[in-house]
Amino acid sequence: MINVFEAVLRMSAAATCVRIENGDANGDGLINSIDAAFVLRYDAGILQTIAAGDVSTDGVINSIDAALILKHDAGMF
Ligand SMILES: [Ca+2]
Repeated sequence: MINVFEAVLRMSAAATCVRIENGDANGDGLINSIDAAFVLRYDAGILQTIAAGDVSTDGVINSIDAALILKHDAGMF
């Protein structure tokens, strides 16, 4: 059984070219609180893969990236 995130990744892999914005952790074309949740689940080891979550570009995907995504979603930057 696959989850929604794995299904999106499989659909993305089948496409010829998919552009994923940094912060769009689930690859659905939107950057919102759902992506922050994906980043936190990845950081906790619940998810094994993530589309694009290193928003701070420090080489790790963690709660700092989730916070930046939430600030973006809230229009703070
Ligand atoms: Ca998204």
